[in-house]
Amino acid sequence: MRLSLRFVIPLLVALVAVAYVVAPLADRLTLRWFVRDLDIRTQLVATAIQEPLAAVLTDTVRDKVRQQRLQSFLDRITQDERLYAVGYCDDKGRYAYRTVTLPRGLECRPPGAAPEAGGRVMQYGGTSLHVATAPVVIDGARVGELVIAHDMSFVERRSADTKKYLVALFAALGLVVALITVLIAELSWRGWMAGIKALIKGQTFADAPEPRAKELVPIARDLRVLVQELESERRRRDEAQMRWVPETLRTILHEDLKGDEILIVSNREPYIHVRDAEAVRVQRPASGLVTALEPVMRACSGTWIAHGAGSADREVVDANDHVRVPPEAPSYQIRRVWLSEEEESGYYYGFSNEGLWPLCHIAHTRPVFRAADWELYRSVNKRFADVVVAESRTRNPIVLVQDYHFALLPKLIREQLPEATIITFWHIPWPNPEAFGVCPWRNELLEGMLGSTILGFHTQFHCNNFFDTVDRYLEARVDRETFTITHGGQPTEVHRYPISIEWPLRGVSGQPPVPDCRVQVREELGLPAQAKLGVGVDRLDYTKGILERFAAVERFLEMNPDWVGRLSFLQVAAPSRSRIEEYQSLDSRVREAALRINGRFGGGACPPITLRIEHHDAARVQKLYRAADFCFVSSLHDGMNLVAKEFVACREDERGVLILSQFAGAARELPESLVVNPYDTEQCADAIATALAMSSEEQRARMRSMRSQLLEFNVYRWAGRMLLDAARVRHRARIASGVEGVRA
Ligand code: GDG
Repeated sequence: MRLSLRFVIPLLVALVAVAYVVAPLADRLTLRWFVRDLDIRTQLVATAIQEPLAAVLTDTVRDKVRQQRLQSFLDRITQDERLYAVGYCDDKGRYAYRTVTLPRGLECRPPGAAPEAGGRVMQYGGTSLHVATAPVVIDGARVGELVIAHDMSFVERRSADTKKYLVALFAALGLVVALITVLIAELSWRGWMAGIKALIKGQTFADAPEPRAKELVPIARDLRVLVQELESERRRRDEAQMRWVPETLRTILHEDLKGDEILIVSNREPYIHVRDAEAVRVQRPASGLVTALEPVMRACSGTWIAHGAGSADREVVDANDHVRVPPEAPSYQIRRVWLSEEEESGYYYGFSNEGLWPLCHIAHTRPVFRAADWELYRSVNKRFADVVVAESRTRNPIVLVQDYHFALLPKLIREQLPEATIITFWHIPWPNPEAFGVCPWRNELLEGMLGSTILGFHTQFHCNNFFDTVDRYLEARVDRETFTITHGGQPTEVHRYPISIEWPLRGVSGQPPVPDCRVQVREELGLPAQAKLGVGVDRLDYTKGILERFAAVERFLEMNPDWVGRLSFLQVAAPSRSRIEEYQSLDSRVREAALRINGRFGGGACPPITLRIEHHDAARVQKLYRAADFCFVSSLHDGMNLVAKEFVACREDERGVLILSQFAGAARELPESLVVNPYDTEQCADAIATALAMSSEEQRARMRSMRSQLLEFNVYRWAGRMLLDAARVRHRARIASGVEGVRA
């Protein structure tokens, strides 16, 4: 199609040019030339007949004879094939003689009229005539005027011939041009397309497949820089100017993603159905992830694929394992995936939580890798990939893959849905290459993750570790300038997306005022009204540094015995992964430590440690944050840590001090906290002392700064930035395929 167009267009252009430009121009020019020729010819004829005519006019014969002679003389002249008619006007301005062919209406000019500069063209009986006059002079006196008319039909004949030649010439020219165009275009098209597509995709010119258009070399760099600048400028501008609320996510979905299909995959489901004594209840797990992604789901009516783990989950699904949620106003669906005991044990407890979790957290707990767990991890990932494919209604959905339970999923989805946009978010840290290298299946995990279109971590440090790890173990091109890893021809962008909390935090506005929370919580815990309260809220996990925190409290009391009986540290520890031995052992070690410290400094109404190993509801957790004088987050290693952010969000009174581990991602965003090394017991004890002594002005200044950070960078921005990046990648892909489409 395009080939024939390239051929026909130059031809058409040539013909149109002949018809509308060249032919009329040629007509005008030839006419002008011929008129000028005929002017000269008229003068020649007039000069040539001057003498014989004078002889006839001055002959002293009778008038009648002279008339006859004049007639035969002029009739002879008109024998010439081009001379159409002749007339002779006497000195009174009347025809003394005219051949019969002289047009009727053509009158003699008045006797005294000035000589004409040239002839004129007139139509007579369907013939074009050139009519000109020439004076007849005898002995220097003007005695009359000759009117000479030439037949111009020969001009039309010649003009028609000229046009014929011109059309033939231009058609031949057009044909040659068309052939050359087709040839050159065919040769250069591939190079241009390869070059332009590479530039749009953000690759360098050298990355473009052969053949490459040499003409692109000088502009390639400029073009790429321009595209990148425009994009980042647009993103910066958009991102900074947006007010990040759930509505913003809806707008992005409709405007930037044009309502594209969205699927989320996570291990934990956003709603769990459980059966208690008399009825089925719905539980909403307290999770930042659900908070962030639920508005996306509500807006796009997508599908959330997750392990159905609730005791009543099977009772409420339809024949396709779907259940519509949220229960109060259903707007999207959960697709539940059922796992056997064995699968859950190998994939979730085994490989994910005994292998990958300690592998990625530098908390000095050895990862356990069992081949049987790995097999189940692989097969469960495959099951989820098949479900993603079965659930997707389009061939290019956006799939948001959550966390370390699904490292293999991106590649498995990519194999079946090559056009999908897969965004994988890794919620936990990424270790350095040496640490990661101990995993026997490290390459399979990396290759699986590199099936993603975009891969996200909380911090740039984790992104850099990932780049280093891929660089060390895979044959891949790692481009730290464009944050892109290309493996097996598939590019994956790796970016930092620090997760956050919703702002304002749901439920806080319904809480009692802070002074009331202080009083009520102290009463409930049986503490003296004036007691200072520190708080820690965690899943009971060895990465959270609960034992290190207790050690700091112990050391603080050792150093500051006057605080004994006046300070209590409340630790809320939600039971977690309690099937795993390491977690069971942590449970007993934490209990023992609390007992020991309380034995050493306790006895009164204000024990140093108040330990609650049980799940608290979200409102209760918020009330504890509000009642506390300080919150202690001492993670040994943590992707982000949302507890730190929640504590800040609960303190609209701008009081309270946050002590925060430098090994939690949150420390990058909240430097106004008291940042500590949890392994440094002395430093942590000092931080407790600093917190207890901090003036209310300083507390306010620090808290205000942290709150403004969270107001600006909330969880909607976390999700929104990923969606905007997905939109950008899809937009680029569409342009690239559009360039392809133009060619097809
Ligand atoms: C992973 C990464 C990253 C805790 N106990 C109770 C309770 N919680 C809530 C907290 C908070 C959440 O659980 C814990 O979030 P964290 O961020 O602290 O930690 P992980 O669970 O390890 O999460 C972490 C996170 O993913 C998000 O990407 O920040 O680094 O390890 O919301 O409030 N909530 C209730 N009762 C409890 O007893 N209701």
